Amino acid sequence: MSGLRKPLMLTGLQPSGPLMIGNYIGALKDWVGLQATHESLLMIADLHALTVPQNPEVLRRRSFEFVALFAACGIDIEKSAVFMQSHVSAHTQLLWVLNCMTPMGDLQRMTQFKDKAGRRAMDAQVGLFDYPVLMAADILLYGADLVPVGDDQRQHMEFTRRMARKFNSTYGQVFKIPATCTPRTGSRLMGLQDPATKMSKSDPNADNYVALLDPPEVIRRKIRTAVTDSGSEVRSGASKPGISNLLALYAAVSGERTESIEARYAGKRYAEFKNHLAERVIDFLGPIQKRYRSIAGDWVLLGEILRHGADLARERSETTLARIYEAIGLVTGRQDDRRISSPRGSTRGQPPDFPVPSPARALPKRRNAMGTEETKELSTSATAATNADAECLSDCCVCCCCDTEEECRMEE
Ligand code: AQP
Repeated sequence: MSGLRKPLMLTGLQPSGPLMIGNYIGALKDWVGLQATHESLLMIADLHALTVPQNPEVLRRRSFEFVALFAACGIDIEKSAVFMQSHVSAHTQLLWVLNCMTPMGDLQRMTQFKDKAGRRAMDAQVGLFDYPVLMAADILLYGADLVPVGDDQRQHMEFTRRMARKFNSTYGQVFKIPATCTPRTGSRLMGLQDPATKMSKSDPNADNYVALLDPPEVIRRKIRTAVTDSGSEVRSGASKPGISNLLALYAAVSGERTESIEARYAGKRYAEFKNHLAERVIDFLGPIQKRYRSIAGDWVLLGEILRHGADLARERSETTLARIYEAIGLVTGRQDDRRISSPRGSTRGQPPDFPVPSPARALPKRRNAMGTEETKELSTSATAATNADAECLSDCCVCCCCDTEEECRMEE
């Protein structure tokens, strides 16, 4: 070990549908490679998944399925922390702080919101509208050096950077400005039935994607029925979105270059190409599915992975959250923690500048409107009086409790 801290990567996947081959090629494969050079925080974004309706049982089962599939795809749980977003409360705590700084107009302009809400923006859930703010909170909490996201998340990353700069310029340097990392071009797979739209795990039509756990016969059927284009040549091109997409899938699972695949299938029929592609995909997913089966039933292991990941994520995120709370003027300290942080600038042994009731202190007298003396209550809300009293004993002429300089001196 060099002793040097590796750069930190933070990334996530929503359990909004079964993990599918597009997620592997566009995300998981890169994460596996990045483990060698980065400390990795891999989040299962279950709170983000709630932005569209979820069946509770399915969501819970799928969340565990994701953990097992991450491991089966090569995520090394010794090197990477895998955690559930909902297990780390700092995410939603920072979400609120950022919400209070986010103009509605910024969120209204987000392409993903417009796409998902469609024409019924006013009927869309607030969570969907607020999705980018939670994403910004996820990222900024960890000061990640690298945040691999798909190109459809580019706008959300820009928003995150803008929020970080805005916060820093208002409250001081707290956030690191994150860099984006988008997958290499060509790694975006499109729907099998609709090559004009991205292959998505939450697609209601399961024939549009190949799930990582699809059995061989299902994979064969999905690829056999995938939409192709007019003509018969197995060639990539703008006028052939269906075949181009299948060629991209072939290239991804075989590691071959598209040109050499095209050359091999020159003069051959679509059906033959599709049959071979299906077998390639089955061979590619076979080892992942085998590893998955050996891990999936081990609830102790899966629970342990999540516990370990959440501990690491909490440790890091709570430190950042405390700095954020302090910067914006909140009194920091957990409810179960007797220590309350002292305010900025105060040093050990000196009183903090938030109200502290002091029963031992003599209550000052003050004159009321009738000219008679009354005892001034030192309530916890009388912060100003507490601070002014302290000044009264030093060099002021007339403090807030006394009407004349002489009276003030007598108090002293
Ligand atoms: N079709 C795809 N091709 C390549 N990469 C893809 N990714 C998603 N679809 C493709 C990558 O997988 C990660 C998923 O991130 P996410 O779970 O936050 O959701 P997403 O980007 O919106 O992906 P999905 O699968 O389409 O989810 P739903 O259906 O819930 O919206 C990202 O890194 C993405 O690039």
